[in-house]
Amino acid sequence: MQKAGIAGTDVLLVVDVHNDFCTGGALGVPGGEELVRPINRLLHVFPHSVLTQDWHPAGHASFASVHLGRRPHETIEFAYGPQILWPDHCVQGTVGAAFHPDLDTDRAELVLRKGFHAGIDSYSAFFENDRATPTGLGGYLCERGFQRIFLCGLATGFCVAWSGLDARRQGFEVAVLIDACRAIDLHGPLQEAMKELSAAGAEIEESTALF
Ligand code: VGL
Ligand code: ZN
Repeated sequence: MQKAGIAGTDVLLVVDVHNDFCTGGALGVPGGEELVRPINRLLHVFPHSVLTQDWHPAGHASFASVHLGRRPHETIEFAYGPQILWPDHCVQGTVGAAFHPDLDTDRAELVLRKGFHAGIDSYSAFFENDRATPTGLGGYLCERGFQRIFLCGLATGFCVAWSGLDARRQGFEVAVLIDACRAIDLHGPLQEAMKELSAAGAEIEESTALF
């Protein structure tokens, strides 16, 4: 059922609701699985939705395990700039890379995979971390005539925030549904990202305002 206030040119972008980002997952985000219920409500209310999937090949360059002597959450210099290293996560075809089993994906119109280039990480759903390689999502959303993107999912300070910033750069209106997001326990990057989002003109809203 479509509600007043949500237009046909609005799209819900659900970021990375994977098993690996939920409790017990390889890169568990505190409370990640608590999002499934509110996001399912959003998926039911929005006429259009797109899901993203973090989709790394085994041995991906963002994994600390492939850098001798390095640990997760250390930052190292890549050709494209600083890169945080992560535990192995969301490896293509594994259970960890699958969506949470209770996420109601049926009505989503596109599943966009990112992070599949072995040497480049991809937080944003629009551009990889080299800030130059597009995922194609901008063209897709533009061609579909969408104007406003409502963001939710995991993790707030990384894939959600970077997607929101790129969406603003591409000229979309952006609303981050903050109660339908959860953050990795790295407060510096989270606070920085929230400041940047607001400065870029993204709205930070409660999803409950939509019901
Ligand atoms: C993410 C770190 C590494 C995310 C993905 O979805 O926010 N964070 N890969
Ligand atoms: Zn990743």
